[in-house]
Amino acid sequence: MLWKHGIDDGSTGEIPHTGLGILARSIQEEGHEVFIADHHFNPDSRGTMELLERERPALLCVTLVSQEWHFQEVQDLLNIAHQKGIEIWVGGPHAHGYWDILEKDSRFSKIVVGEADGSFGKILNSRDRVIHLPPATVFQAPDFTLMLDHRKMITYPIYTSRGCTHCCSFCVGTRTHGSRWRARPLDEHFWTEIDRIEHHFPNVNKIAVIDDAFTGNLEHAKSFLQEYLRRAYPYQLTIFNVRADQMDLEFLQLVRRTGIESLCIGIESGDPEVFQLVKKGESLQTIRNAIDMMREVGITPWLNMVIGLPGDSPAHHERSLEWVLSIPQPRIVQWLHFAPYRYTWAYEYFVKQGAIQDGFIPGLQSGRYSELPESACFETKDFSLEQKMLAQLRSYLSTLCPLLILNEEKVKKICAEQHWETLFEHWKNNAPIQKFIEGTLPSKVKKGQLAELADTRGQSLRKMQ
Ligand code: B12
Repeated sequence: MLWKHGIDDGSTGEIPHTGLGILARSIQEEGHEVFIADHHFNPDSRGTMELLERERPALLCVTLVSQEWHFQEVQDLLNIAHQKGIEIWVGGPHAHGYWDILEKDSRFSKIVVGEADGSFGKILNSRDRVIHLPPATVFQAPDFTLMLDHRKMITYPIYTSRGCTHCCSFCVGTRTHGSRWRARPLDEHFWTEIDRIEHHFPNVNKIAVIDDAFTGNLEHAKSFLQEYLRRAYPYQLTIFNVRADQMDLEFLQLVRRTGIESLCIGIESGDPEVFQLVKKGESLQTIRNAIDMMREVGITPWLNMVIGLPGDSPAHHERSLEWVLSIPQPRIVQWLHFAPYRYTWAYEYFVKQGAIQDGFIPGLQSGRYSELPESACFETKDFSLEQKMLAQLRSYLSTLCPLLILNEEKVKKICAEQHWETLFEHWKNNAPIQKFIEGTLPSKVKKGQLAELADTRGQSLRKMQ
């Protein structure tokens, strides 16, 4: 049994876990029976204890993002599986960062660090308890037909490459997938994976390109887009990670031709000092140029910003916000609190500063749109929890984010306390709230991302519709 608990956040119900799909294929190819219970993909199907009881698996393979470690349900399940004598292996991003701590946990019989494509047999036969796998030389396609409720899938994740040559100070991606960018061959096998979607997953209407650095080789990315267009697939594409310094006009025109309306780029901070400590290996000017290029072809830039990175403070954040506000509309801006992951430069920075202790595991910052503004998971001498929360609210209000409507009463209350009434009114009068309620909200409720809201605040929002 391959298991992911998942977290209730804005990505719930969205995408199944590629790593487990790959591991499942590798297990089946070795001649074993396997199934995946991915509760991030399908939160309706929780009830893992019953599943464990019913299926009585010989092996439980758990994948974890660090936040999941804190969930009582995760710990309960691990305890029960262990008590029942079920062998437990753990892998995924959390294992990469915390393997030496997990090694001391007697519940796990194997702690796997690295890519497991085609490696199930190797792991099974290894005498080591902690297994460090080298970056995979063969890329496997995930087999999602082995996942419970797979016919419910609406977004299919595809990858065209692994790894990233950059070493941003906050990112664990290079630890997970290596600092060498590796192309996945865009051969017959690759296109067959997409061709089969229609047959196995009839509800899919979107494909998400989940590469760490989709444009790590621009020609490879363009080849993918050209062939995707030539094959005239009916799925709306969405692309997760592109760098501003790895794009050109031809690439953006191809992106636009697929029907993509907005493209995410990581800026993290618009403050020059904080930006420098992110060590992105590009300049704010390069990012600005890329944004201009996107606008030229009619793509709305989606700017990913982070609050609380090394060197950040309320004053630095204010400069970051000013930088974002200098970019003309239309733009979409996401303001997330920084969560430090072990074995990154930024994590060490805050350990040295005494803000966190080595071994710190970031807890879940609500991640739910209906709870914005949210609390950060740690504070520093320069940026308290309260200041971070206020920085997030101020930023979302100033950049006219309609999501705040989901928590309007709280937002209004904080604005009154901070004497931000004018800012609140400006947001209320100018944010695209109606468009959000009519266009985006229903699909979020359907995916389970706003489950609570559907029961409570949803009623009053429905009245507004
Ligand atoms: C796509 C993606 C998403 C997607 C889809 C995620 C999903 N379905 O689970 C979305 C947008 C929904 C998402 C959400 C989040 N993500 Co995310 N995401 C990624 C991204 C870019 C790629 C993941 C991926 O599919 N990789 C490709 C597959 C092939 O690799 P893999 O999953 O690691 O699996 C391989 C190995 O790790 C191993 N393996 C994995 N599990 C196991 C288990 C066993 C037993 C074994 C033997 C092997 C094994 O074998 C697999 C095959 O080779 C990574 C960045 C990265 N480089 O990993 C971040 C990343 C995984 N995400 C991260 C985070 C923090 C989140 C969120 C918590 C964000 C938030 N809300 O704050 C949520 C959590 C949602 C959840 N999954 O529960 C962090 C995790 C850091 C950490 N230490 O935990 C990463 C590493 C990014 C980062 N910050 O650096 N994410």
